Amino acid sequence: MKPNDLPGFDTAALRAKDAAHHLHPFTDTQSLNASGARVIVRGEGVRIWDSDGNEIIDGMSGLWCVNLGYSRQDLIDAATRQMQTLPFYNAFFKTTTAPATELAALLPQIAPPGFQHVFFTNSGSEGNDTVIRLVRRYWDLMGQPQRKTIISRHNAYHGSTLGGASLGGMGGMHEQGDLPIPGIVHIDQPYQLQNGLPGESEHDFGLRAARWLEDKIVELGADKVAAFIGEPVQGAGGVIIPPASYWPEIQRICDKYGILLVSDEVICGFGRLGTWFGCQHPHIGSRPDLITFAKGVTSGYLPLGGVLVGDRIAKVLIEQGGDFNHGFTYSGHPTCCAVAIANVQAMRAEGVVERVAADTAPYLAAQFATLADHPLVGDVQSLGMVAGLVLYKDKATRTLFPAELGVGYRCRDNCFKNGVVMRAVEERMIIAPPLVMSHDDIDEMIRRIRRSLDDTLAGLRADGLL
Ligand code: PXG
Repeated sequence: MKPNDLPGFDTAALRAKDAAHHLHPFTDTQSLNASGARVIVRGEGVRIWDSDGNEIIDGMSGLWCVNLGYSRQDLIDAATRQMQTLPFYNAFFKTTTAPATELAALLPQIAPPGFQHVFFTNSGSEGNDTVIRLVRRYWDLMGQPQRKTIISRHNAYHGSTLGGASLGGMGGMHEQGDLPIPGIVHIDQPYQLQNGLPGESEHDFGLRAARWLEDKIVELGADKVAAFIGEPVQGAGGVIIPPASYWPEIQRICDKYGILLVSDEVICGFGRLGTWFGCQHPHIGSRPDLITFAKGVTSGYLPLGGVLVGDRIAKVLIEQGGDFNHGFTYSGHPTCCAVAIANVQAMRAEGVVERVAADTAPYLAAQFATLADHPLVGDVQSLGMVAGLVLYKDKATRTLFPAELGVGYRCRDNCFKNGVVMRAVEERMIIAPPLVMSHDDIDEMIRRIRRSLDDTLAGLRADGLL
Protein backbone atom coordinates (compact mmCIF):
# COMPACT_ATOMS: atom_id res chain seq x y z
CA MET A 1 0.00 0.00 0.00
CA LYS A 2 1.38 3.39 -0.97
CA PRO A 3 0.94 6.05 1.69
CA ASN A 4 -1.44 8.02 -0.52
CA ASP A 5 -3.72 4.99 -0.74
CA LEU A 6 -4.50 5.12 2.98
CA PRO A 7 -8.29 4.97 3.19
CA GLY A 8 -9.91 8.34 3.47
CA PHE A 9 -6.57 10.15 3.58
CA ASP A 10 -6.71 13.69 2.29
CA THR A 11 -3.55 15.72 2.86
CA ALA A 12 -5.09 19.09 2.08
CA ALA A 13 -7.98 18.52 4.48
CA LEU A 14 -5.63 17.30 7.20
CA ARG A 15 -3.40 20.36 6.77
CA ALA A 16 -6.42 22.64 7.05
CA LYS A 17 -7.54 20.91 10.26
CA ASP A 18 -4.03 21.07 11.62
CA ALA A 19 -3.82 24.78 10.91
CA ALA A 20 -7.20 25.34 12.56
CA HIS A 21 -6.59 23.37 15.75
CA HIS A 22 -3.07 22.13 16.40
CA LEU A 23 -0.53 24.22 18.31
CA HIS A 24 2.81 22.56 17.52
CA PRO A 25 5.74 22.49 19.95
CA PHE A 26 8.51 25.07 19.40
CA THR A 27 6.68 26.41 16.35
CA ASP A 28 5.60 29.76 14.93
CA THR A 29 2.02 28.72 14.22
CA GLN A 30 1.29 31.57 11.85
CA SER A 31 4.21 30.81 9.60
CA LEU A 32 3.60 27.05 9.76
CA ASN A 33 0.00 27.57 8.74
CA ALA A 34 1.10 29.59 5.74
CA SER A 35 3.01 26.60 4.37
CA GLY A 36 1.10 23.70 5.96
CA ALA A 37 2.58 20.90 8.03
CA ARG A 38 4.44 18.03 6.38
CA VAL A 39 2.40 14.93 7.13
CA ILE A 40 4.38 11.80 7.93
CA VAL A 41 2.32 8.68 7.35
CA ARG A 42 4.55 5.63 7.57
CA GLY A 43 7.93 4.40 8.78
CA GLU A 44 9.94 1.31 8.03
CA GLY A 45 13.48 0.59 9.18
CA VAL A 46 15.47 3.83 8.88
CA ARG A 47 13.00 5.46 6.48
CA ILE A 48 9.79 7.47 6.74
CA TRP A 49 7.23 8.46 4.09
CA ASP A 50 5.22 11.65 3.83
CA SER A 51 1.67 11.92 2.53
CA ASP A 52 2.92 13.00 -0.89
CA GLY A 53 4.62 9.62 -1.19
CA ASN A 54 8.18 10.93 -0.67
CA GLU A 55 10.61 8.46 0.89
CA ILE A 56 12.93 10.12 3.43
CA ILE A 57 15.93 8.70 5.32
CA ASP A 58 15.39 9.65 8.94
CA GLY A 59 18.74 11.08 9.95
CA MET A 60 17.26 12.21 13.28
CA SER A 61 15.67 8.94 14.49
CA GLY A 62 12.28 10.61 14.90
CA LEU A 63 13.55 13.06 17.52
CA TRP A 64 16.71 11.33 18.74
CA CYS A 65 14.68 8.32 19.84
CA VAL A 66 13.81 5.66 17.23
CA ASN A 67 17.07 3.88 17.94
CA LEU A 68 15.99 0.49 16.53
CA GLY A 69 14.20 1.99 13.54
CA TYR A 70 10.52 1.88 12.60
CA SER A 71 8.09 -1.03 12.19
CA ARG A 72 9.65 -3.52 14.65
CA GLN A 73 7.13 -6.32 15.11
CA ASP A 74 8.64 -7.41 18.44
CA LEU A 75 7.98 -3.99 19.99
CA ILE A 76 4.48 -3.87 18.52
CA ASP A 77 3.77 -7.37 19.87
CA ALA A 78 5.04 -6.46 23.34
CA ALA A 79 2.66 -3.48 23.47
CA THR A 80 -0.26 -5.48 22.08
CA ARG A 81 0.22 -8.37 24.51
CA GLN A 82 0.40 -6.05 27.50
CA MET A 83 -2.58 -3.99 26.37
CA GLN A 84 -4.65 -7.14 25.99
CA THR A 85 -3.66 -8.35 29.47
CA LEU A 86 -3.50 -5.17 31.53
CA PRO A 87 -3.23 -1.89 29.61
CA PHE A 88 -2.66 0.14 32.76
CA TYR A 89 -2.26 -0.09 36.46
CA ASN A 90 -0.41 2.30 38.74
CA ALA A 91 2.62 1.85 40.98
CA PHE A 92 1.30 3.91 43.92
CA PHE A 93 -0.34 2.50 47.08
CA LYS A 94 1.79 -0.61 47.54
CA THR A 95 1.13 -2.05 44.08
CA THR A 96 3.21 -2.82 41.02
CA THR A 97 2.87 -4.52 37.65
CA ALA A 98 5.18 -7.15 36.22
CA PRO A 99 6.57 -4.98 33.38
CA ALA A 100 7.43 -2.07 35.73
CA THR A 101 9.24 -4.38 38.16
CA GLU A 102 10.95 -6.41 35.43
CA LEU A 103 12.20 -3.26 33.72
CA ALA A 104 13.42 -1.84 37.04
CA ALA A 105 15.42 -5.05 37.52
CA LEU A 106 16.67 -5.11 33.93
CA LEU A 107 18.04 -1.56 33.75
CA PRO A 108 20.72 -2.10 36.44
CA GLN A 109 22.10 -4.90 34.24
CA ILE A 110 22.97 -2.42 31.50
CA ALA A 111 23.67 0.63 33.67
CA PRO A 112 27.15 1.50 34.95
CA PRO A 113 28.09 -0.16 38.27
CA GLY A 114 26.44 1.33 41.34
CA PHE A 115 22.92 1.78 40.00
CA GLN A 116 20.36 -0.58 41.49
CA HIS A 117 17.26 1.63 41.52
CA VAL A 118 15.09 3.49 39.04
CA PHE A 119 12.26 6.04 39.29
CA PHE A 120 9.95 6.03 36.25
CA THR A 121 8.48 9.07 34.50
CA ASN A 122 6.85 9.63 31.11
CA SER A 123 9.46 11.87 29.57
CA GLY A 124 12.93 13.29 29.87
CA SER A 125 11.55 16.58 31.19
CA GLU A 126 9.78 14.80 34.02
CA GLY A 127 12.96 12.83 34.57
CA ASN A 128 14.90 16.03 35.12
CA ASP A 129 12.17 17.47 37.35
CA THR A 130 12.56 14.25 39.34
CA VAL A 131 16.30 14.91 39.47
CA ILE A 132 15.68 18.30 41.08
CA ARG A 133 13.38 16.67 43.66
CA LEU A 134 15.83 13.84 44.37
CA VAL A 135 18.85 16.11 44.69
CA ARG A 136 17.10 18.46 47.10
CA ARG A 137 15.65 15.59 49.12
CA TYR A 138 19.08 13.93 49.34
CA TRP A 139 20.79 17.00 50.77
CA ASP A 140 17.91 17.63 53.18
CA LEU A 141 18.28 14.08 54.46
CA MET A 142 22.03 14.55 54.69
CA GLY A 143 21.44 17.48 57.04
CA GLN A 144 22.67 20.02 54.49
CA PRO A 145 19.44 21.69 53.36
CA GLN A 146 21.37 24.80 52.32
CA ARG A 147 22.83 22.82 49.42
CA LYS A 148 20.16 23.85 46.95
CA THR A 149 21.85 25.20 43.86
CA ILE A 150 22.18 23.07 40.75
CA ILE A 151 24.75 24.19 38.19
CA SER A 152 24.01 23.58 34.51
CA ARG A 153 25.28 25.04 31.24
CA HIS A 154 24.19 27.62 28.70
CA ASN A 155 22.82 25.97 25.57
CA ALA A 156 22.06 22.74 27.45
CA TYR A 157 18.69 21.12 26.79
CA HIS A 158 17.05 19.38 29.72
CA GLY A 159 13.38 19.57 28.78
CA SER A 160 10.41 21.88 28.60
CA THR A 161 8.69 21.65 31.99
CA LEU A 162 9.43 24.53 34.38
CA GLY A 163 12.19 22.48 36.01
CA GLY A 164 13.58 21.03 32.79
CA ALA A 165 13.59 24.37 30.99
CA SER A 166 15.24 26.00 34.03
CA LEU A 167 17.99 23.39 34.07
CA GLY A 168 18.34 23.90 30.33
CA GLY A 169 20.33 26.85 29.14
CA MET A 170 18.14 28.00 26.26
CA GLY A 171 17.72 31.78 26.41
CA GLY A 172 14.63 31.70 24.22
CA MET A 173 12.90 29.38 26.66
CA HIS A 174 13.94 31.35 29.76
CA GLU A 175 12.69 34.61 28.26
CA GLN A 176 9.19 33.26 27.66
CA GLY A 177 8.66 31.70 31.05
CA ASP A 178 10.32 33.89 33.68
CA LEU A 179 12.93 31.19 34.05
CA PRO A 180 15.09 29.79 35.46
CA ILE A 181 13.34 29.03 38.74
CA PRO A 182 15.45 29.94 41.80
CA GLY A 183 18.38 27.71 42.66
CA ILE A 184 19.61 26.98 39.14
CA VAL A 185 22.62 28.73 37.60
CA HIS A 186 24.51 28.25 34.35
CA ILE A 187 28.11 28.21 33.20
CA ASP A 188 29.36 28.38 29.61
CA GLN A 189 29.33 25.33 27.38
CA PRO A 190 32.42 23.47 26.14
CA TYR A 191 31.99 24.71 22.56
CA GLN A 192 35.36 25.80 21.27
CA LEU A 193 34.06 27.67 18.23
CA GLN A 194 32.14 29.97 20.58
CA ASN A 195 34.24 29.98 23.72
CA GLY A 196 37.77 29.00 22.69
CA LEU A 197 40.77 31.34 22.69
CA PRO A 198 42.92 31.93 19.59
CA GLY A 199 45.60 29.25 19.33
CA GLU A 200 44.25 27.26 22.28
CA SER A 201 44.55 23.46 21.95
CA GLU A 202 41.41 21.35 22.23
CA HIS A 203 42.86 19.71 25.33
CA ASP A 204 43.54 23.03 27.07
CA PHE A 205 40.14 24.36 26.10
CA GLY A 206 38.45 21.28 27.63
CA LEU A 207 40.25 21.82 30.94
CA ARG A 208 39.54 25.53 30.98
CA ALA A 209 35.83 24.95 30.19
CA ALA A 210 35.53 22.38 32.99
CA ARG A 211 37.14 24.81 35.43
CA TRP A 212 34.27 27.26 34.89
CA LEU A 213 32.43 24.79 37.10
CA GLU A 214 35.03 25.17 39.83
CA ASP A 215 34.92 28.97 39.50
CA LYS A 216 31.14 28.90 39.92
CA ILE A 217 31.32 26.57 42.93
CA VAL A 218 33.85 28.83 44.62
CA GLU A 219 31.79 31.92 43.76
CA LEU A 220 28.59 30.43 45.25
CA GLY A 221 30.29 28.70 48.18
CA ALA A 222 30.77 24.95 47.93
CA ASP A 223 28.39 24.30 50.81
CA LYS A 224 25.54 25.85 48.78
CA VAL A 225 25.99 23.69 45.69
CA ALA A 226 23.92 20.53 45.35
CA ALA A 227 24.75 19.16 41.92
CA PHE A 228 26.06 19.66 38.42
CA ILE A 229 24.00 18.43 35.46
CA GLY A 230 25.20 17.92 31.89
CA GLU A 231 24.54 15.94 28.75
CA PRO A 232 27.62 13.84 27.86
CA VAL A 233 27.27 15.32 24.36
CA GLN A 234 24.83 18.25 24.06
CA GLY A 235 22.18 17.14 21.61
CA ALA A 236 19.56 19.81 20.92
CA GLY A 237 22.28 22.43 21.49
CA GLY A 238 23.84 21.26 18.23
CA VAL A 239 25.80 18.04 18.90
CA ILE A 240 28.46 19.80 20.93
CA ILE A 241 31.11 17.12 21.51
CA PRO A 242 33.33 18.28 24.38
CA PRO A 243 37.11 17.74 24.26
CA ALA A 244 38.22 14.44 25.86
CA SER A 245 39.80 16.44 28.70
CA TYR A 246 36.45 17.96 29.74
CA TRP A 247 34.48 15.27 31.58
CA PRO A 248 37.36 13.83 33.64
CA GLU A 249 38.04 17.34 34.90
CA ILE A 250 34.35 17.89 35.67
CA GLN A 251 34.41 14.60 37.60
CA ARG A 252 37.50 15.69 39.55
CA ILE A 253 35.83 18.95 40.52
CA CYS A 254 32.56 17.27 41.58
CA ASP A 255 34.57 14.81 43.71
CA LYS A 256 36.68 17.57 45.23
CA TYR A 257 33.65 19.53 46.44
CA GLY A 258 31.43 16.50 47.12
CA ILE A 259 28.69 17.68 44.78
CA LEU A 260 26.41 15.29 42.94
CA LEU A 261 26.97 14.66 39.25
CA VAL A 262 23.91 14.18 37.04
CA SER A 263 24.33 12.77 33.54
CA ASP A 264 21.35 13.65 31.36
CA GLU A 265 21.34 10.66 29.02
CA VAL A 266 17.98 11.28 27.40
CA ILE A 267 19.81 11.36 24.05
CA CYS A 268 23.12 9.63 24.84
CA GLY A 269 21.54 6.64 26.62
CA PHE A 270 20.54 3.33 25.06
CA GLY A 271 23.41 2.90 22.67
CA ARG A 272 23.53 6.29 20.98
CA LEU A 273 27.29 6.69 21.52
CA GLY A 274 28.12 2.98 21.12
CA THR A 275 27.91 2.32 24.87
CA TRP A 276 24.72 1.68 26.83
CA PHE A 277 25.10 5.08 28.47
CA GLY A 278 27.12 8.04 27.26
CA CYS A 279 29.02 8.36 30.54
CA GLN A 280 30.56 4.94 29.80
CA HIS A 281 32.13 6.08 26.53
CA PRO A 282 35.93 6.44 26.85
CA HIS A 283 35.68 9.99 25.46
CA ILE A 284 33.36 10.91 28.37
CA GLY A 285 34.23 8.61 31.27
CA SER A 286 32.21 10.20 34.07
CA ARG A 287 30.82 8.47 37.18
CA PRO A 288 27.41 10.09 37.73
CA ASP A 289 25.21 9.80 40.82
CA LEU A 290 22.00 10.15 38.81
CA ILE A 291 21.25 9.33 35.17
CA THR A 292 18.20 10.74 33.36
CA PHE A 293 16.90 8.64 30.48
CA ALA A 294 13.92 8.64 28.07
CA LYS A 295 13.62 8.46 24.25
CA GLY A 296 15.72 5.41 23.24
CA VAL A 297 14.52 3.33 26.21
CA THR A 298 11.48 2.39 24.09
CA SER A 299 13.00 3.41 20.75
CA GLY A 300 10.30 6.09 20.94
CA TYR A 301 7.48 3.59 20.33
CA LEU A 302 5.77 4.71 23.56
CA PRO A 303 6.58 7.53 25.99
CA LEU A 304 8.75 6.52 28.92
CA GLY A 305 11.50 8.18 30.91
CA GLY A 306 13.06 7.99 34.31
CA VAL A 307 16.03 8.44 36.57
CA LEU A 308 18.58 5.79 37.44
CA VAL A 309 19.39 6.47 41.08
CA GLY A 310 22.94 5.70 42.20
CA ASP A 311 23.48 3.71 45.37
CA ARG A 312 24.84 6.73 47.30
CA ILE A 313 21.50 8.51 46.93
CA ALA A 314 19.20 5.48 46.95
CA LYS A 315 20.57 4.29 50.30
CA VAL A 316 19.83 7.60 52.02
CA LEU A 317 16.45 8.01 50.34
CA ILE A 318 15.31 4.51 51.28
CA GLU A 319 16.85 4.13 54.73
CA GLN A 320 16.18 7.63 56.05
CA GLY A 321 13.65 9.20 53.70
CA GLY A 322 10.23 7.76 54.46
CA ASP A 323 7.69 8.83 51.85
CA PHE A 324 9.16 10.45 48.74
CA ASN A 325 6.30 12.77 47.83
CA HIS A 326 6.70 12.69 44.08
CA GLY A 327 5.31 10.67 41.17
CA PHE A 328 3.12 10.61 38.08
CA THR A 329 -0.05 8.68 37.25
CA TYR A 330 1.88 6.86 34.57
CA SER A 331 5.14 6.25 36.51
CA GLY A 332 5.96 2.68 35.48
CA HIS A 333 3.15 2.45 32.91
CA PRO A 334 3.01 -1.30 32.20
CA THR A 335 2.54 -1.04 28.44
CA CYS A 336 5.41 1.43 28.05
CA CYS A 337 7.60 -0.72 30.31
CA ALA A 338 6.74 -3.85 28.30
CA VAL A 339 7.92 -2.11 25.15
CA ALA A 340 11.11 -0.96 26.92
CA ILE A 341 11.84 -4.54 28.00
CA ALA A 342 11.36 -5.79 24.43
CA ASN A 343 13.56 -2.95 23.17
CA VAL A 344 16.43 -3.72 25.57
CA GLN A 345 16.12 -7.45 24.90
CA ALA A 346 16.27 -6.86 21.14
CA MET A 347 19.30 -4.58 21.52
CA ARG A 348 21.04 -7.28 23.56
CA ALA A 349 20.04 -10.21 21.33
CA GLU A 350 21.15 -8.38 18.20
CA GLY A 351 24.32 -6.92 19.73
CA VAL A 352 23.25 -3.45 18.63
CA VAL A 353 25.46 -1.48 21.03
CA GLU A 354 28.54 -3.58 20.22
CA ARG A 355 27.90 -3.24 16.48
CA VAL A 356 27.55 0.53 16.75
CA ALA A 357 30.89 0.73 18.58
CA ALA A 358 32.81 -1.69 16.36
CA ASP A 359 31.32 -0.98 12.97
CA THR A 360 28.43 1.43 12.38
CA ALA A 361 29.79 4.46 14.23
CA PRO A 362 33.31 4.25 12.76
CA TYR A 363 31.76 3.85 9.30
CA LEU A 364 29.45 6.82 9.87
CA ALA A 365 32.40 8.87 11.15
CA ALA A 366 34.46 8.09 8.04
CA GLN A 367 31.65 8.82 5.61
CA PHE A 368 30.48 11.96 7.40
CA ALA A 369 34.08 13.21 7.40
CA THR A 370 34.09 13.14 3.57
CA LEU A 371 31.73 16.16 3.68
CA ALA A 372 34.65 18.28 4.93
CA ASP A 373 35.76 18.97 1.35
CA HIS A 374 32.50 20.82 0.64
CA PRO A 375 33.00 24.59 0.25
CA LEU A 376 30.38 25.36 2.93
CA VAL A 377 31.51 22.80 5.48
CA GLY A 378 33.95 22.88 8.38
CA ASP A 379 34.48 21.35 11.82
CA VAL A 380 33.07 17.94 10.89
CA GLN A 381 32.79 15.84 14.04
CA SER A 382 31.02 12.73 15.27
CA LEU A 383 30.89 10.47 18.31
CA GLY A 384 28.96 7.24 18.11
CA MET A 385 25.76 7.86 16.17
CA VAL A 386 25.66 11.64 16.52
CA ALA A 387 27.43 13.95 14.12
CA GLY A 388 27.60 17.64 13.34
CA LEU A 389 29.23 20.13 11.02
CA VAL A 390 29.44 23.89 10.76
CA LEU A 391 28.20 25.86 7.74
CA TYR A 392 30.80 28.54 6.99
CA LYS A 393 30.50 31.52 4.68
CA ASP A 394 34.28 31.38 4.36
CA LYS A 395 35.87 28.43 6.01
CA ALA A 396 39.43 29.61 5.38
CA THR A 397 38.84 32.58 7.67
CA ARG A 398 36.18 30.72 9.72
CA THR A 399 33.59 33.36 8.92
CA LEU A 400 30.02 32.38 9.74
CA PHE A 401 26.92 33.50 7.86
CA PRO A 402 24.89 36.21 9.61
CA ALA A 403 22.33 34.42 11.80
CA GLU A 404 19.38 36.28 10.25
CA LEU A 405 20.06 34.62 6.87
CA GLY A 406 18.88 31.31 8.32
CA VAL A 407 21.34 29.34 6.20
CA GLY A 408 20.84 26.25 8.35
CA TYR A 409 17.09 26.35 7.69
CA ARG A 410 17.72 26.65 3.96
CA CYS A 411 19.95 23.59 4.21
CA ARG A 412 17.41 21.68 6.31
CA ASP A 413 14.67 22.39 3.75
CA ASN A 414 16.96 21.16 0.98
CA CYS A 415 17.59 18.01 3.01
CA PHE A 416 13.85 17.26 3.20
CA LYS A 417 13.53 17.94 -0.52
CA ASN A 418 16.37 15.50 -1.19
CA GLY A 419 14.97 12.78 1.09
CA VAL A 420 16.96 13.06 4.31
CA VAL A 421 16.13 14.55 7.73
CA MET A 422 18.83 16.75 9.26
CA ARG A 423 18.44 19.27 12.10
CA ALA A 424 19.67 22.84 11.86
CA VAL A 425 20.93 24.49 15.05
CA GLU A 426 22.20 27.98 14.24
CA GLU A 427 25.49 27.48 12.35
CA ARG A 428 25.41 23.71 12.87
CA MET A 429 23.82 20.90 10.84
CA ILE A 430 23.40 17.71 12.83
CA ILE A 431 22.27 14.11 12.57
CA ALA A 432 21.48 11.29 14.99
CA PRO A 433 20.41 8.41 12.75
CA PRO A 434 18.93 5.09 13.91
CA LEU A 435 21.52 2.73 15.40
CA VAL A 436 20.48 0.03 12.93
CA MET A 437 21.71 1.81 9.80
CA SER A 438 23.51 -0.40 7.27
CA HIS A 439 26.56 0.82 5.36
CA ASP A 440 24.31 1.24 2.30
CA ASP A 441 21.90 3.40 4.32
CA ILE A 442 24.79 5.56 5.52
CA ASP A 443 26.18 5.90 1.97
CA GLU A 444 22.79 6.97 0.66
CA MET A 445 22.24 9.37 3.56
CA ILE A 446 25.63 11.03 2.94
CA ARG A 447 24.90 11.31 -0.81
CA ARG A 448 21.61 13.07 -0.03
CA ILE A 449 23.28 15.38 2.50
CA ARG A 450 25.96 16.32 -0.05
CA ARG A 451 23.30 17.03 -2.66
CA SER A 452 21.51 19.25 -0.12
CA LEU A 453 24.73 21.13 0.66
CA ASP A 454 25.24 21.65 -3.07
CA ASP A 455 21.69 22.95 -3.44
CA THR A 456 22.20 25.27 -0.46
CA LEU A 457 25.39 26.65 -2.02
CA ALA A 458 23.69 27.12 -5.39
CA GLY A 459 20.71 28.83 -3.71
CA LEU A 460 22.94 31.23 -1.79
CA ARG A 461 24.80 32.13 -4.98
CA ALA A 462 21.56 32.56 -6.95
CA ASP A 463 20.27 34.92 -4.26
CA GLY A 464 23.50 36.92 -4.30
CA LEU A 465 24.36 35.96 -0.73
CA LEU A 466 27.74 34.46 -1.56
N1 PXG B 1 17.15 15.99 28.22
C1 PXG B 1 17.72 15.93 27.01
C2 PXG B 1 19.19 15.80 26.91
C3 PXG B 1 16.93 15.99 25.86
O1 PXG B 1 17.52 15.93 24.67
C4 PXG B 1 14.99 16.16 27.28
C5 PXG B 1 15.81 16.09 28.37
C6 PXG B 1 13.51 16.26 27.50
O2 PXG B 1 12.89 15.09 27.13
P1 PXG B 1 11.32 15.10 26.76
O3 PXG B 1 11.01 13.64 26.62
O4 PXG B 1 10.60 15.73 27.90
O5 PXG B 1 11.17 15.88 25.50
C7 PXG B 1 15.53 16.09 25.99
C8 PXG B 1 14.63 16.18 24.80
C9 PXG B 1 15.51 18.99 19.40
C10 PXG B 1 14.74 18.43 20.52
O6 PXG B 1 14.99 19.90 18.76
C11 PXG B 1 15.36 17.66 21.50
C12 PXG B 1 14.60 17.18 22.57
C13 PXG B 1 13.24 17.42 22.62
C14 PXG B 1 12.63 18.17 21.63
C15 PXG B 1 13.37 18.69 20.58
O7 PXG B 1 16.62 18.57 19.13
N2 PXG B 1 15.27 16.50 23.57
